[in-house]
Amino acid sequence: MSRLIVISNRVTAPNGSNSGAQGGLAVALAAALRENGGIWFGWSGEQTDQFTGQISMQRSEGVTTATVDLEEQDIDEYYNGYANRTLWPLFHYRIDLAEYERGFAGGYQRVNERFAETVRPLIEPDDVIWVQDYHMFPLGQELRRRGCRNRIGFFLHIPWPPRRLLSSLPKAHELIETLFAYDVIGFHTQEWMESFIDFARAEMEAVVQPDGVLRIGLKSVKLVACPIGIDAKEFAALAESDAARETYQQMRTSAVGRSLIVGVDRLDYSKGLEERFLGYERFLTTYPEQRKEVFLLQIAPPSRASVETYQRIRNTLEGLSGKINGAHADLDWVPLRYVNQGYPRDVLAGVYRAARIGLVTPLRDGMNLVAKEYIAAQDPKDPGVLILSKFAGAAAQMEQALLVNPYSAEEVSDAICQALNMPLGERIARWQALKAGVDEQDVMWWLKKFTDELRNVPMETETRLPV
Ligand code: GDG
Repeated sequence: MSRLIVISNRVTAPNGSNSGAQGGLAVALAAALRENGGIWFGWSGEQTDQFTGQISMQRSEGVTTATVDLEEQDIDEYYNGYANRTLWPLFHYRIDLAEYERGFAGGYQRVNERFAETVRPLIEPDDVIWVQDYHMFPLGQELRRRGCRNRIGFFLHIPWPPRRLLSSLPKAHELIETLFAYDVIGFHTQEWMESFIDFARAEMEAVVQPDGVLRIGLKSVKLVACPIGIDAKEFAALAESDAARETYQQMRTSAVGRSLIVGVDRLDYSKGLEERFLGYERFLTTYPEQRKEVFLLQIAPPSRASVETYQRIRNTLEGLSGKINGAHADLDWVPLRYVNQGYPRDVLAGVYRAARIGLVTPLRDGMNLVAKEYIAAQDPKDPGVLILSKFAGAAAQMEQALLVNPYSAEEVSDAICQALNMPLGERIARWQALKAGVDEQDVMWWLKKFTDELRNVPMETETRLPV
């Protein structure tokens, strides 16, 4: 089997079952790299005075990683700028938060060229290349420009926005056209894929062939809807680990007979935390007889703290959680525990298992792995209930969850009430159906589905001509 070259903004080297926030994805990519050989290339996360393109190669647990440092200006314009202040909000339907600065676009292009230049010498003719996510749209084109004829695939981990929103991005057309340098593009859902097709058809006169190939002029690209999963077995085992059991006991003791509702999210406006808090508050006021039977634990480790919109959401949530607790808490009860720190994965697994309700209500999310982790961690004899936003990619696969509109405080409030009062038989039936899906379409299934598509692309296509 040919080697795999994975290229992503950050490289998460595997170091056991508690590896960083990317968890299952890191584990799965590492497994594929171990099996087929290959390299995982990306930014080290470190800053340097001047970009030199010097690669730091490391080998750990059978996986080779290659990383480069970036200059301060690169980090500002490419990472904090175009990736996280322009594309992230726009692709999550938040044009009100998207910032369009030419400097950001220039920095993004420059860093993609730098990545291509740096990784190019590491690529051998038979390697299969897999580029990850919105930080790297133009990378495939830059590799083609440097004579790379290999199979190159791209996977988008976030939603694809509606055409009318995307049209607000200066030079959207040019950016999207760079995607036609890839052989295969993967999306989490049919909806995101169709949205991409809609843009390409309407704005770029692309034609869809019956085999799922999208063509503009001589260039073509195969599109696949390929939902990412988690390492379900590993996560279920984590939920049975000593650390998880200890956490479970701790949570149960501190709950003193009350039902725990849990939310776990990076502190990001796309995750709908403000709306979630308001929905929960609505529950407290709408169902006063039940309010002291519950408490909400929201774990929200800060992310992208140097971007202003993230500082703003943090301030908003601090104010709102204080307000909710101020208005509703009693001598023996605090309705909302809002925690701004991360925990090891086995501790998280114990928290999920102790929770009667998993509250996952993003306003827009490519997939959402927390929903799947929550299901994997449950006790089969007494499972909790998943409340899931219908705007998360995961909703397309998880129909047996209580699906809600996260913007509606009433819907969130009613779903909490329904979950709390759900009979055991119904809880088990819903959970079994959800668990079967999480087990079957796990992260290895995702990885194989995408890489099989990529490896099956014929070697001789016009797309590989330099552009
Ligand atoms: C992007 C897309 C898509 C969270 N807190 C802690 C912690 N986490 C872990 C969770 C989960 C992961 O972080 C978050 O995954 P999500 O899928 O919810 O979200 P994004 O980070 O936004 O990821 C998303 C994903 O890519 C994959 O394609 O699903 O839609 O936005 O695994 O458990 N992990 C640890 N401590 C924490 O406190 N260890």
